[in-house]
Order: sequence, then C-alpha cells, then structure tokens
Amino acid sequence: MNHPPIFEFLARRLDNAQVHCAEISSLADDVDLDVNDAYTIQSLLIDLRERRGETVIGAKLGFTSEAKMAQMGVSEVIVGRLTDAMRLGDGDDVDLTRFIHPKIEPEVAYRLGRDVGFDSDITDVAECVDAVAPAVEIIDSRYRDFRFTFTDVVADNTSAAAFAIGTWQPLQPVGNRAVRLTVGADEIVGSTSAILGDPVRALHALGRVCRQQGFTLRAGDVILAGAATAALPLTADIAHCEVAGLGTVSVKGVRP
Ligand code: OOG
Ligand code: MG
Repeated sequence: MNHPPIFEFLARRLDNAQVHCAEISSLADDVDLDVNDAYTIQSLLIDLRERRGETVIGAKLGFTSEAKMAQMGVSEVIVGRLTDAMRLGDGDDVDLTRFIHPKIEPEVAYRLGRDVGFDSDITDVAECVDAVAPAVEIIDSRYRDFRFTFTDVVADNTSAAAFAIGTWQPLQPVGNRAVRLTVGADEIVGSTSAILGDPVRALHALGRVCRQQGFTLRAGDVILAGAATAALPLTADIAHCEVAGLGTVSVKGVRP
C-alpha cells in the first residue's frame, strides 16, 4: 500500500501512547487527514500490533448510539479492530494501570458463523452471524482528556482497549431490551434500541465500512455493535452489565 511516510510516524505515535500509557495531542494539530487517511493509519497501527504477535479477532463499531455521539461530539459511525490482547474473560480482574483514562460501556456482541465474502454474494454481515451475547467494552482514548476529532479517533483504532463477553446465546432478535451497567455505585441504564434502532443495523453499517476500507471479516470473529449508553469511568470496582434476556457480564478493575 502506498501512503505518505508521515502516516507510519503517526501510527507509531499512537502505538507508543498505548504501550506506555502516555496520552498525546490530537493528530489534527499537526496534519490534515481525511477519513480514508485515518483508516490507513489505523491499519498501520494494527500492523504494529500484529508484528508483536497479536491477532485480529474481530471488529467494533463506535458512535452507533445518540448517547455516545452526544458524549463525544461525533456523529458518524466508526469501525475499529479487536485483537486477542484486548480480550478479557467474564469475571476477570483488569489491571487499570494498563490504561490512560479507561471508561467502560455496555454493548451487544455478535459472533460470525462464517466468513463474510465482500467480493462474493454473501455481503450481508447479519446473514453470517450465529450467536449473540452481552458484552462490555473498555475504551481508552490515547488523546489528552479523551478529546479528539473524527479522524483522530478513527486513527486511534476507535479508542479500543479491552472487552469481555458473557455467555454466547443462539442468534435471536435483540431489538429493544433493557441494558444496565454499574461500576461500583455508579449506574447507567438504557436500551439496546439506542443502537441505531436495533443492533442488527450496526451489522449493516459494519458491512458498508468494511467494503469501503477493504477490511475482512472471518468465521469466529467477534463484533461489538457499539455502546447502548454513554460510557462510565472504569474505577477499582466491579463493573457489571446486564442485557435483559441475554445475560450478564462483568469485570473487576484492580490496581495491583
Ligand atoms: C470512541 C469509541 C466509541 C462506542 O461504542 O460508541 C465506542 C470513544 O468514545 O472514545 O466504542
Ligand atoms: Mg464501544
């Protein structure tokens, strides 16, 4: 792929920020980027992680709910990549010193039962999923004060930091289900219908971005449909998420 050398530099800057837990200033302060540039930088960032032995195991959407768009001041759906290093087990302790300023949000996860053939006729991601589960995502913007532009957050792999998935359930319509996230004494409630009206629409949106950006989706991949509510700060407490009828998932923030 041909791209200006500065893209490699910016990908390394973001990667260092994540590895060393050191926030950085907006890329937009130094360079004008368009959406395609930002996705190219994201891909270079993922290459760096893969070179360290990480494997891409899925994709995530961001800003699929009004609450998230309003919280972060962004109004278009974004896509990032999930790697095996980001995966936590249900109930796991999560070391908060791995992050800069972590937040947690309630999500719905889907699992792909087969490859999505973007160059063949099976292009509907929703037709390729075989399971659904409650999930939490830990986001950790590498930018100072969690403030960024649209292209900043795309380049920063959409703030992806970690995630945990509850027990997979056979695929079923999700539609409008109550969602509740607690972090210690903090609580936020909402509905899965906040995700584009129905989280299945996040799968359609994912297909569009993947086709535009040349991303692949493989059998077994996990897809996070985007937060149903605004995010809460992740503190040294139990974070517990329930999606009505789908189950629960939790992680525990710890400071070793
Ligand atoms: C970007 C990530 C947004 C979601 O679920 O909407 C996201 C951010 O808020 O830092 O993951
Ligand atoms: Mg999210």
